[in-house]
Amino acid sequence: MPFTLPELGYAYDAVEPHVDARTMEIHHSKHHNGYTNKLNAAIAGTDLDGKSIDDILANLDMSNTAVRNNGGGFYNHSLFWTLLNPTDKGRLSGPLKEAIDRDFGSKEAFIEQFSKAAGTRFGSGWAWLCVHDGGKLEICSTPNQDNPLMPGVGCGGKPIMAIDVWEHAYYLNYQNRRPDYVAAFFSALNWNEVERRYDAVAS
Ligand code: MN3
Repeated sequence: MPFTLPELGYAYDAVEPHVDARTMEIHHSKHHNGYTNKLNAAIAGTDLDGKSIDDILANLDMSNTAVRNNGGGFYNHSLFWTLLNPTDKGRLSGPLKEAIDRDFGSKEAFIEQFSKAAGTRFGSGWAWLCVHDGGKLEICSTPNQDNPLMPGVGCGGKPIMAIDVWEHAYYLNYQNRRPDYVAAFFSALNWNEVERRYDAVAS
């Protein structure tokens, strides 16, 4: 079965004013759709066909740039949309709050460190919050569409939160003001989704 572009589960204008509707529409229907189609083309007829995206990325031959770029793009955006879901956003609480307080000192310190990772990623890429075995949290960032599941990217564990800092994610509304976009991401962030993902992998 080929991969399919996931539905957002909310309207393109539902994340306004933090992320504008036109950016959401282009980002999902053009960029993410393109990664999805190119991933399918890259794996068609190969032994990757039929494997899960997690399996493909975790065992990736990093010299396979078509699968690296488009498989990463498929996975990364599929995670990203769930984090912007404006329904039942919650607030930081529960075991994730305890882990953030333990590993970063406070919610505010976590946001500062994550924002710094997003702001200092040169060029295009992503910043991540990952969970290591035993529940320890780590912030890291990757270039392009690389992803913590891939081997040897210097960023490991299971990703539970991510921000896309490619210019296509913010340029229409924020132009070169990436820090303003990162702040808006935190205003839009669905903490309940991050908590759900943390609970699913930290045990
Ligand atoms: Mn993107």
